[in-house]
Amino acid sequence: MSTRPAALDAYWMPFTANRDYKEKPRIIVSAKGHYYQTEDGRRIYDAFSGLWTSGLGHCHPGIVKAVQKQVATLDYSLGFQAGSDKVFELAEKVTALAPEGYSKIFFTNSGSESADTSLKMALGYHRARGEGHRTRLIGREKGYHGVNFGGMSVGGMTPNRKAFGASLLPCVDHLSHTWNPEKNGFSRGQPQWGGHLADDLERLAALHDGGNIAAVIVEPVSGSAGIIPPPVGYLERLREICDKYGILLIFDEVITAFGRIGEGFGAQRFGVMPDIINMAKGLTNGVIPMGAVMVRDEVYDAFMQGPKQAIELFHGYTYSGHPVAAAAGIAALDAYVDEGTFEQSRALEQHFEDELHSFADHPLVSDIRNFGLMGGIDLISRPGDIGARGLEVHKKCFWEEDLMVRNGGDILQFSPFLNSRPEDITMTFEKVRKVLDSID
Ligand code: PXG
Ligand code: PLP
Repeated sequence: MSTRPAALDAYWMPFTANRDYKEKPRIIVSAKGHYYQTEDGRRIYDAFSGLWTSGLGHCHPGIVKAVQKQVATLDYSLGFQAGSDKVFELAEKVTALAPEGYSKIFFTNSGSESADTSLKMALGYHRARGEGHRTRLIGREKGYHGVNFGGMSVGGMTPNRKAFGASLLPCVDHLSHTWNPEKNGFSRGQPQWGGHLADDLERLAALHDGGNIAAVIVEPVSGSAGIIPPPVGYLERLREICDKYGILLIFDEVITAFGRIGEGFGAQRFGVMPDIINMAKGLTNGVIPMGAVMVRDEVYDAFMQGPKQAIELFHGYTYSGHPVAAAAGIAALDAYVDEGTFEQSRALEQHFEDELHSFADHPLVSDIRNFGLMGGIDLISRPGDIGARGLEVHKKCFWEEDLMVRNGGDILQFSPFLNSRPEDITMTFEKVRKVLDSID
């Protein structure tokens, strides 16, 4: 049965060209493993593993079972002044996976909520320590921290900001981004050029007095902007400057956490320890919406003052620590450990990088970047028609090659399953090449 026109008409789709989509909708009705099934009965290989979410594959049996059991046991419990057994268990499991010193975790429902939560925590932390004048927040150009007002304000994606520019948070600055195709184009992994750009934080510290800055938030590897890995030495330098001025460093690991770059957390992969780590997506393998903010012990401890019966952080969502999401999270984390997912992911990196960079001499390609199992191919934009070529590739892959490829404008983004077979990655890029060779 196909979706009725009235149903198609009723739904205002997120981050989608609604009118274009509804002319010829791409509707998915089920999924299993590495494939989606469409309304017209085709199996589509998912080269984006959900939306960076589903590294273990779709409908993972362990997670499905855990969710089914939980929903029939405890569907919901309030999370304020009460909590389900499952959320405590998940908290212990996530923090056990983290590096030393991060023993406290707060739950949200998405990456956007995690961004806003982390910024509020940073402001609250300084206030609790008698430094309430530290109100300035620093993001980075091309950063993506979701779509809520806080995350959007520190974010640096122009199209996401421009319509709302007048209503963004005050007291926000942005570090410069690190992408420079003349200096670090076609880098494999971390670029050699650009580490010095972390010194931009010194510039902002000099401008505002470092003592007024509350936090710096960055993605260890920028995802939505088209996969921009940190130049060698960059994150280390940011950490040093934050330490020098007493600024909190927040890593937004909504994409990079849970094996996407070959470790539990990007912090571990880069050996740079932020004060706060945001996560979402892979936390439940995308099965139930859930996000989280994990902090170093000192951050939590700073809040634990005042009368014992007083709420320490005036923040929380109705669905914070939802028991069904928590059950999905527990099962996902068990699968990551039991199946050796992070090691599988790490082992695929070289093959993925080689396949991705085989497009370096393609006439439609202007840059390629990768880190871990994150990859981006920049297509040259059609004059006066930015994004058209990328969208055409997405659609042709879907209709002609039975392949789901994500495009962010003219950037093709790749997020293979963490447990892909090397031949799946080869097949993905063969199909993409066929499509690129067939368009102008
Ligand atoms: N932070 C980061 C680093 C993200 O990647 C968010 C926050 C927001 O999460 P929610 O769950 O509120 O969407 C994200 C989300 C893309 C793409 O095409 C990436 C995201 C969202 C939509 C598209 O790369 N990442
Ligand atoms: N708006 C209203 C009127 C509410 O009552 C609530 C929560 O109680 C919210 C928004 C926030 O919803 P949530 O906790 O799901 O983010």
